[in-house]
Amino acid sequence: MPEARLPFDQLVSLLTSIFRKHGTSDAVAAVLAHNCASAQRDGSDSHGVFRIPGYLSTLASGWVDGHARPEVEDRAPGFVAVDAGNGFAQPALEAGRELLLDKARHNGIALMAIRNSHHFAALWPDVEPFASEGLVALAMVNSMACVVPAGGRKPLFGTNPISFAAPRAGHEPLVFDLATSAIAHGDVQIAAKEGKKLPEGYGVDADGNPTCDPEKVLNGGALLPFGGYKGSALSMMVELMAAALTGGNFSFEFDWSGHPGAKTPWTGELLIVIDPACGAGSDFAERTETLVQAMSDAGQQRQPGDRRYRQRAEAQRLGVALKEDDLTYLRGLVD
Ligand code: NDP
Ligand code: PYC
Repeated sequence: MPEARLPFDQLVSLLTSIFRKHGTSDAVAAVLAHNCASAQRDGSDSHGVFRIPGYLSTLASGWVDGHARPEVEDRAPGFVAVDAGNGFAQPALEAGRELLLDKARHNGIALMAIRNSHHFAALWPDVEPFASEGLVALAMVNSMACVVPAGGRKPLFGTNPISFAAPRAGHEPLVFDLATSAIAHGDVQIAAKEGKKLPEGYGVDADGNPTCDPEKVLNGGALLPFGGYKGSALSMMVELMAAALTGGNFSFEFDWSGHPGAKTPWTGELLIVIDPACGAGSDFAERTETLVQAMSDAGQQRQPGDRRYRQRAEAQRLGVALKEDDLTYLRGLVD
């Protein structure tokens, strides 16, 4: 597929116009456009412009409120709650961000519990900016029932990603962002679109039998957690932290069948932000670097986040990479 290149700012501006035209407020459009363009820029392929049709069909279905105004609640010295108002999680995070930062700096730790929210994106953009400001951040979000718990037969958990970011001396923050399923649902959709098989041990068909066929996973089948009962336990934790603790829905609790076209999970998100200066000392970022060097000396040459930062640097030089067809599609949405 021929590749196009677009400067990051132009992609943000194009996506902002698309969101605005298809049912969001200016404020929501700006946040979602920046998030989606950042994922595309960094090569987070399952959560870049690939997600635009899903955003738009969801907005058209009335399942999500593109004009929602998040309500920030100061619950306790270390606890910020945000009711996203059936809107997207990222504008909710933006709305509570300053209060969360104040509390984390003041107390050494603070959390943000977002509920009544839709998260359809990569999770790393929610944590990386905190680490860029010298803080440690951990985020988790639950999604829609499409993962069978270990030993079970019925989809119950979401693909439930966890993302962590820590400042690293002399480098971009050290960040990982991973689904607790063997593969993200978005990557199963991409495999199906490209006619590719899944590796063994990733999914089951509608009868609960192992399958490598992404179509069978998507049509009545399900995914498995990564690492058997260990990934399953992490996914369980995400359900509790992102839904039970925040007041959001578990992945199995919402019913979107009355909104054909709805794709965005209606759940919750939890963020925990820590000021490492309150810990062993002010050299946390140097300690991160020491650990990274030790991992490298031990033979781990590629750290989580390295690929994204490489693609980001390339996009800064050449523009963000997009398939020609995708760019034509995007431009057609605002003509
Ligand atoms: P990957 O398996 O592609 O990557 C997981 C992490 O491991 C990344 O931080 C990645 O770094 C790192 N990594 C990958 N390969 C290596 C390696 N060989 N050595 C060291 N580190 C490595 O991600 P997933 O498929 O699990 O998730 C993809 C995206 O889907 C995530 O952004 C996630 O947030 C999103 N998602 C969103 C959901 C939602 O509900 N909103 C639900 C589920 C997933 P790098 O980034 O540099 O490649
Ligand atoms: O890729 O698993 C996924 C996903 C679920 C919700 C948004 N992305």
